[in-house]
Formats: sequence, C-alpha cells, structure tokens
Amino acid sequence: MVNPARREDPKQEQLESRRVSPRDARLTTDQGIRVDDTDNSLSAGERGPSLMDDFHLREKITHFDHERIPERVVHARGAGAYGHFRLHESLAEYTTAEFLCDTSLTTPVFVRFSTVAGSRGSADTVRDVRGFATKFYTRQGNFDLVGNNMPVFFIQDGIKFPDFVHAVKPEPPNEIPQASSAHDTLWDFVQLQPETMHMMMWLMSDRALPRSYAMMQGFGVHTFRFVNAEGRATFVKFHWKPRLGTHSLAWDETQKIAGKDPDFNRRDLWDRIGDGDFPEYDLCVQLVPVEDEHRFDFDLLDPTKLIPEEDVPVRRVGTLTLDRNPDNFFAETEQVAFHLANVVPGIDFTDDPLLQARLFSYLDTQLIRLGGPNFPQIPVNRPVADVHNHHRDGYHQMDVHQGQASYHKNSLSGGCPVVGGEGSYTHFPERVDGAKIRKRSASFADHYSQATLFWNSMSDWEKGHIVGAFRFELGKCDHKHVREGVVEQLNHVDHDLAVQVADGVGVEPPQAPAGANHGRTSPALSQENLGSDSVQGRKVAILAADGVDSAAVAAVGDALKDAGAICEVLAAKDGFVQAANGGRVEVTRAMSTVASVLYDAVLVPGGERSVETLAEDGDALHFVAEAFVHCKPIGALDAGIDLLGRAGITGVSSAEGTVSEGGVVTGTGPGGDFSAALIDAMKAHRHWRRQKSHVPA
Ligand code: HDD
Repeated sequence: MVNPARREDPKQEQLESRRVSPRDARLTTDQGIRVDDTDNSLSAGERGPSLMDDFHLREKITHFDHERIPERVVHARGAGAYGHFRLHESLAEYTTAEFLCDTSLTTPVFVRFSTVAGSRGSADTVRDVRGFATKFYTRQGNFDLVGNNMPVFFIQDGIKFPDFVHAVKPEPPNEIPQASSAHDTLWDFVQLQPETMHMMMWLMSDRALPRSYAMMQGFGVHTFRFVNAEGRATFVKFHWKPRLGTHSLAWDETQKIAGKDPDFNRRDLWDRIGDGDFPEYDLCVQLVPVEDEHRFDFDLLDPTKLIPEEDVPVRRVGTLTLDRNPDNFFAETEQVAFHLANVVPGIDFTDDPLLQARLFSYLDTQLIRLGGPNFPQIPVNRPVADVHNHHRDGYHQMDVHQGQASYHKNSLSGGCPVVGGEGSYTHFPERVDGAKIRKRSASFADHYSQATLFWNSMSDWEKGHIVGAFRFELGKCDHKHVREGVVEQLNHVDHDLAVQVADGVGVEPPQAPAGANHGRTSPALSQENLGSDSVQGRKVAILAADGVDSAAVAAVGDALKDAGAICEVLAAKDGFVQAANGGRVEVTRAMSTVASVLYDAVLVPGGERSVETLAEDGDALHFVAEAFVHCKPIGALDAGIDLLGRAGITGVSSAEGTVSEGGVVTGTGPGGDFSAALIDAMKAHRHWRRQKSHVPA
C-alpha cells in the first residue's frame, strides 16, 4: 500500500519498469518459450529414464540449484521497507548536500533493519544490536547512512572487526549458540578488550530488545563531516528518533517470542506498513564546530564514545516515513547493498579508524555476496541520479553502453561523459601529516567513563535489567576465569554493578572499586525518558468465552481503536462466541495459536459465564499471569476482575468505578473513564516497577 499523500516518487517510477507480474501470464522458459507441462519430466516411456532433451527440466533444476547467494557475514537477518524523507529545517549553513538544504524536496529511501550475529533464518527477538541502514536516493546520487540502534560500537579500530565478529558468532567446533552473545568466546574477547565495555552496557540493556523497529532509535555512530558551499567543515553525528517512543520487550518475553513468532519484528514492520500505520522517525543532528574538536574529555574520532545530548543539543531537521513494503524479499531486501562510502557532496568522512576500515569492507563484501561489480545496477541499488562512467563489462552487466570510447580522455565520444562541473564531489582538503605507525592514540585510552555514564543514567528498573542480563550471559559461560575477567572489568565501570553481577555468577565479588564513579549522568540515555504519548499500533488481546459482555468489548474496543491500538478477540476456538445478551462476538484468533507475549496489553471484559469458563482454562490463566509478569497493562471489568485473582494476581482493587494502579486498571462498567485509564496505562508501555511480583508464569 503506497501512502496516497505521495505525489511522485522517482525511485518507485524507476522500479516500476522492473516489476514483473504473473497476472494473465503463460508459463514459459527463461527463453520465453511456452511450456506445455511443468509437472512431469520428459521420459522414454511411462516408466523410462528422463531425457536430456528436456530443456525445461534442466533449466528449472539448474536455476533452483543456484538460487542461494551467501548471506551477509554480519546483519544477515533483516527486514526492509521503502519510504521517503522530508526536510523541515535547511542545513545549508553547514552542508551542500541538496537533500539536507532544500526543504521543498522529498527524497525516496530504502531502509533495512537487522540483527547482527544471527543467520538469515534466526529469530528476530534475540539480545543483539539492531542495524538501521538507510539508502537515500537523492538527486545527487545515493547517500547511505549505515547505522545501528546504539550510538557506540564494540571496538575502536576496524582491524579488530574480524576478531570481534569471530568471538560473537557461534563457536567453531559446533556452531553453537545461534544468534546469541551468551557464550565463552564473546565474553573472553570482552574481558581482554576493555574498549568493548561501553557498548556491552548498551547490549546488556533493554535497547537490545526493541519492541518494534518503529520504536527504536538509530545512530550513524561515527562523527562525520559536513562541508558547506564555502568549504567550511562542521562535525556531525546523525540520530534517528522514533515518533512512537523507544520501547523494549522483557528478556523472558523475547526468548518465548523467538519460539512463538520468530518473525516478530519483521511481521510488525510489514503489518504496520500494510495497515497504513507508517513508522516515522525524526532525523536529528548534533553539530560540532571544528574549533571545538578537542573540547571534549573523549576523542570525537573514537566510535566507542557518544556526545551527551546535554552537551551538544540534538536538532530535529527532517522526518523519515516508511510507507511501502517491498514486492519481493530477495530482489529488494536481500540484494540491497549498503556502503558507507556512498556519500553525496557536502558529506564527508573523518579519520575515525573504524569508519576508515568500513570504507573498504562494504564494497568488498558486496562483490562476494552479489557476485560481481555490477551490483549497483540491481534495481533496489540503482540511484535515481543519472549514472555515466567508463566502467564496463563484468558479470551481469545490465546496461547497453553505446559509443566507441570507454576511456577518458576521448575525442571519439565527444569527450563524454564530461568530468567535473557544478555539483561534483570534492573531498574535504584535510591536511594530513604523520609517520606510519601501528599505535592507538592516547586520546582513545579511556574505556570506562562513558560506560559509567550510561550506568549512572539508568533508572532502578533499567539497572535491574542490566544486572540480570550480565548474570544470564556470564552464567552461560563455562570458563570461570572468563566470568572473573568480566567482573573485574565491570568493577572499573561501577563497583556496585560488579558486586551484583559477581554475586549471581559464582565469582568472588571485588573488595574495593577499581576507580571512583564520576557520578555524572545523561538523562537522555534512559528509556524512562524516551516514551511517547501514543498507543498507535499497540496490540491488545481481549479474552472472551460464551457469555461475554459484548457491550464492554465494543465500547472499550472502539476507544482503543480510536486511539490507534489494534484489538484482537481471543477465545478457546476460532469463529465467534455467544454474548451474554444473545448476540455474537467475532473471534480474531484461537488462543492456542497465539500467546500473551505477542500482545502489548490484555483486557478481560465482564460476563460471569465467560469469566468462569476462562478461569477453568489454563491457557487463559497463563495468558493473564504472564502479561502481568511482563509488566504489561491489564484491564479488567466487572466479573473480569475475578480472573486476575484466579491467575494469582493479588491486591487488585474491587472498588466501585475505575481504579488504575501499577498498570492494572479495574472498572465496574465500561464507562469512558475505564477506557481512558487503560489507554493511559498503555502509554507507559510497560510498568517495569512491577517486576518484583511472584506470580508464577
Ligand atoms: Fe557493518 C553490514 C552497521 C562496523 C563490515 N553494518 C552492516 C549493516 C549495518 C552495519 C546496519 C547491515 C547493512 C544491510 O542492512 O545490508 N557496521 C555497522 C555499524 C558499525 C559497523 C553501525 C560501526 C559503527 N561493519 C563495521 C566494521 C566493519 C563492518 C568495522 C568492517 C571493517 N558491515 C560490514 C560488512 C557488512 C556490514 C561485512 C555485512 C553485509 C554488508 O556489509 O553488506 O561489510
């Protein structure tokens, strides 16, 4: 479904000529010859051998044999979408990049979200960094912002990337564990490479468990360089801020979703776009004048550091809207090729050593993955800007280049294509001077201050989740010295953190802090401060059985839908349930096909017979109890309140009217009050302070 508000989209127009529909078509070979039978091979007699004459058989099998291409060495698992970017505030003072200067322009984009460690078929909800890669099809050529949902990285120098990736990927002897960092090699790497500590704090936080791709931030990570029309440079960090707020799943929940619906995030993105509930993000920049390059207590070129938003404000300059699902996963999402070196005039690199290695790696990897140098001609990768050069031939050349001369300079093609002129890319003439050395800059040496800043900035519940994550991951490590080594590193971040982790993983807690905690915080880092006022796209399960109060289902359901939520009625069987008033309530899904982990909130409407039936149903009781344990908003009306008690949830109010406490909303009668209170509870997304509950689920 395309956003009807969009008038023209040069990328979609370009793709249209490549789209192939089977409608009204006849089955043919690749040579266009109509096929009379595709179910039986050509054979000599009914039970005789197949014949080499059967070109259709041979072609069909051969193509099938060659269907697979290598998966990405990292970020293999992903989901993509098209959209557009609108600029609200011109950055012409800082950059000549046209799409960031002209507020009248709409730039088409393709975005691919991904996990990092798992294979193509791995589950979406693993603990991992999420990739957030955006290809802007600008009129000046493609600009790729290849970022993550965390603002820092594991290592400072790209030469360590293969080491890091080998450590985090499944272990060589048995290829276990899939898509998980909870194993010895990763933590062995971490304990010996303290520059990982800041990123490990992020990875152990809830940021690694996004509820939805529409509810996570994105970051360009590196410091890039803007260059304006006068040639003046400004350092820039790119951020994406989701309009729906930044929200996460519970760790226990993610593990269960990995079995119940391994495509959870992919499906969520697909459904949102299909339903017209388009994910939106603000593009934000942090700008640092070159004169201020050395004013920070860290190096701007160090990708394990962020610039606290309290130090350099984040300016919202434009909005990205994802509004079209791809037609074909392989053709588009699998074949899309991002490359950090795809920049347009006005955007340039810095000497960040991680960034520099990436400039090599992305082009290199596409050559093996996509099979040759012509991958930029694959439809999803093709710029909307004209492409003319003397690159020729190679596997799968799609263009038919005319003319005699494929070299520069030439007179035979009139000197074309002409080099240079207005709008050409000019590299920033940075002055460089130095001896060839292999040595990390002393300005990269502090590995702990920002890890401590992150820890200090967390709310109590976030700290609890981080400690739990470290305990889980280290608890999976067989080697005690690895666990000890990590605890020792954590003691440099924060003593209390190290003691709590040590306590959970059978390691002697450190006696004294390795250094004093600087006590600084950055409130912008805490998810406590990153909510939104919207319940758009949140999924609510309404539990029902025969005898349900259909008026309550309709009233609360309508209020939730008006607020943008999605309501699904769940019952023991598909079809419908008989309402208390004799009518019917349509069932969206049988409860056995779903689970509470696939919903954001639960509603138990009244109707005594319905509640009695649900109370006898283990699936229903577990549904409510589990939602409670995962700190989800729960609404219960009239007799429905009893079901909470039967599910082991104690201390629930049975007072008259609407009562909302800790995300549990009870009501007698589905008045406007109740719906409003439930929607308010849903805005908080989760009521994490509830987590000390002892409800068994
Ligand atoms: Fe990378 C893919 C993000 C460091 C080498 N990377 C890849 C993707 C994302 C990132 C989002 C998936 C793109 C897609 O959807 O197709 N990578 C990052 C970020 C990094 C980073 C934010 C640090 C700031 N990467 C990094 C380094 C190297 C690579 C240091 C190598 C020196 N990355 C690759 C790669 C991949 C890749 C091997 C695999 C598939 C691909 O490129 O197209 O070249």
